[in-house]
Amino acid sequence: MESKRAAAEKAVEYIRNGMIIGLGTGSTAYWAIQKLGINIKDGLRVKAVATSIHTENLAKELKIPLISISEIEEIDITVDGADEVDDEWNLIKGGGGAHLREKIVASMSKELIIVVDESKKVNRLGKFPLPVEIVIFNYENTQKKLSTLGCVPQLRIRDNKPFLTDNGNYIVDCDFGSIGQPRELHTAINSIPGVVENGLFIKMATKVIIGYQDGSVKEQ
Ligand code: ABF
Repeated sequence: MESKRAAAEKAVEYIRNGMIIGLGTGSTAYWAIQKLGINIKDGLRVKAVATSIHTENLAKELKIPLISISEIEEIDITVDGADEVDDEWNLIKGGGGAHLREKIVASMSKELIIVVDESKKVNRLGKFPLPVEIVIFNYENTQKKLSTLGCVPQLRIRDNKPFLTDNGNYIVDCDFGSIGQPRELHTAINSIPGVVENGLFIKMATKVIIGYQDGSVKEQ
């Protein structure tokens, strides 16, 4: 917990008055949102967009002023977590099921600061099964198409039912093993009709902050 918190709080130091902020999802982004809430109480003036309904509710509780994403064209800084970060800052996201909105928000952000604990840093992506959001219509065949790309797809189940994203879609967790060519894989997956978005974030991060157990951080 201390490692996640340390990384998240470091990222919040980059947030200045007047900025529009993207709020990530997950247990690391949680600490950034908490700290932002404290800074706003102390007088910081920002507006924020959320990457999930869960984060939106948390922001409301903390009285962080929210703005609709359709009212803006650009976000100054987004702070978000990840499931894996490789040496080139490519990411796997979506373990929390929010990667579609996270990618939309990231794509509008001048700065995408990724906050992780040391366990998320890998040389090559792929130990964490890649989350792929798919529409419910014909999902069985969409899964089969995904398997032709070399993975073992697993429909995500929660409470004995298929997990539903904030967008009303399913998630398939795809174990590709070690991913040698993430950019090519990203394109191939998103070319399958029925796929909405996959959890590979290729060269989107502009900064990675890694937190350690002793509370120290490393910025890259
Ligand atoms: C989001 O939360 C994700 O894209 C990723 O799946 C997850 C990371 O969660 P945590 O910070 O709880 O490990 O950022």
